[in-house]
Amino acid sequence: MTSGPVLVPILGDQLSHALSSLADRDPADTVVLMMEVAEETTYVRHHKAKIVLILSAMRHFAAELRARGWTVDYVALDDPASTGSFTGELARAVARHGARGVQVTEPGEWRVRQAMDGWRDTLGVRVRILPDTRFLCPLPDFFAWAGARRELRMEYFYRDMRRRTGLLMEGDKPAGGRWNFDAENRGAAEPGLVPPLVPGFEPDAITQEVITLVEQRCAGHFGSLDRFAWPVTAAQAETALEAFLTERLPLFGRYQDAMLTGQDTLYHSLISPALNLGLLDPLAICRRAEAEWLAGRVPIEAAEGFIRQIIGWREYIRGMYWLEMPGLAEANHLEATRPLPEFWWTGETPMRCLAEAVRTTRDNAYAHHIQRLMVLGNFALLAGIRPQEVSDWFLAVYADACEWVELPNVAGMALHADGGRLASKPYAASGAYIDRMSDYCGSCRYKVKQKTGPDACPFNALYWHFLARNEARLAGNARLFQPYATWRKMSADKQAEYLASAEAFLTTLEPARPGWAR
Ligand code: FAD
Ligand code: DLZ
Ligand code: SF4
Repeated sequence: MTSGPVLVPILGDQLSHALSSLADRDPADTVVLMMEVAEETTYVRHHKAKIVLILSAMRHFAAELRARGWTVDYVALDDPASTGSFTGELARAVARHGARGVQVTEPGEWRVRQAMDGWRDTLGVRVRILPDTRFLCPLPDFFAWAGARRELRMEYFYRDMRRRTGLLMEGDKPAGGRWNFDAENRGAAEPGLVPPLVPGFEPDAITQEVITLVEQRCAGHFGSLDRFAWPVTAAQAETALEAFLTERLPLFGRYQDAMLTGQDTLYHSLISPALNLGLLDPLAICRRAEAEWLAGRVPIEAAEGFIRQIIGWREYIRGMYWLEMPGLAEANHLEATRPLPEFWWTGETPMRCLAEAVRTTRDNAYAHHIQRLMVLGNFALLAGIRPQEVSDWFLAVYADACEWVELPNVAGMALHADGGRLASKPYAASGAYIDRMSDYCGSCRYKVKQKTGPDACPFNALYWHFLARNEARLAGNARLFQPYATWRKMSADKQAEYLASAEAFLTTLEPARPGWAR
């Protein structure tokens, strides 16, 4: 048994000073280990901006830790001695420091958890894996909640989280008399709407250095670095949050589902990358949003809608990930087998809504929720694209993509690949929905009101094709009663026309070249 220090590995999405692995450690007897490793940058070929964000945020965080008195051993991506993996680098560091033990906060990904569990056998020192206390609902509590229910609906979980946190509560009653103000939200975007500018952060010397490194090592990865402006420190994330709370939160709810050409951010918060890396604290954010409502500066529907996303959806999704893994990664309830189309990477499609979604993804490593769910996700669902290819794409391209949040959203919410464990019905929609919520259709080569034929919006025929081919699996779903009733009332000729139109469109889809994602 050696008498060296305890090693505390801190991963790229664990950049919080309040991390559980640091809480009981004495800096005099601890070495923090941070590892930039090739395996993490390439197990899916992440968007260049996502890699820059994570590596730059890691380097800034290491500097903050040192300023607070911690000893940090930092392995850079281009270290010639690097083994390229967490496990290899940890083994080297244990030997280098003669460490007597390892203490680490549990990771956000099943794959890494498996590796960590293996450390206990391979490292030859004591390994303590601690819960990630940055989430508001401990996993055992989520499992207990889920175990007691037949249907795992977010809305009921959310009410428990409101009670647990006391957010927007008046005694034991919801503030404003209702738990959910969604009926007041979800307005379409009016043409000419000009949302406030989102603050951007000029790359400093550290970020510039990482940009050069990523341009060299990841030249073939998807995405542009031209507009890189994400916050890379907690202080910058705080500036970005403050701008959201004062300038965009008041209209957050109203325009939550809206989409406008060239308006990539609308009234969204853009906090997910900083939040998922640990630069922001979820409860503190929600208390700030609540305070804006209490001060009369934002309406209840905006504050409630925003808080629901964080203590409701975000926590529920994380619980569902750990509840459903490892099966969720392979789930394919609808037996979708079509390959991902090449245009998901190039953006080259005459479908205006999809071209816009891919463009903002490439330019910003960001698309807002409705673009992800009702444009990209809806298309993948209707076209029957294999969930694992869709998931790889989503994991690679978004700055906020960590598997614990990406996979349940893709496989569960968007693709119904989990058979409805997460969402009670598939989010399937025809072109009319996109037309109502956006200004895309007016400038699209396809005609949204046309139902079939080469000029018709492809979503229209794909919608019926999806319902028809999944009838055996979905017709019993009470929430799909109406669409199936409409389908059955159609003449056989009309049905055949829809199916032929969808088939003709599907044959035009060119599969993605290998190597984009993996
Ligand atoms: P806002 O619209 O301002 O919402 C505020 C916050 O609420 C977000 O930052 C996020 O933390 C939380 N939130 C909202 N919706 C969800 C949700 N469904 N699940 C979890 N948290 C939510 N979110 C990720 O953080 N990473 C992902 O990889 C990711 N992949 C997604 C894939 C698909 C197919 C879909 C439909 C959704 C995905 N989401 C993901 C959820 C959501 O789209 C993003 O959190 C959101 O777009 C981030 O932008 P924002 O910070 O401006 O969010
Ligand atoms: C996503 C990512 C990337 C691109 N690079 C690193 C890295 O070099 N070092 C690191 O510690 N983390 C990185 N990450 C984030 C990890 O993939 C993430 O911490 C694990 O998947 C666990 O959630
Ligand atoms: Fe998208 Fe159809 Fe509208 Fe074109 S017409 S933008 S494909 S919904």
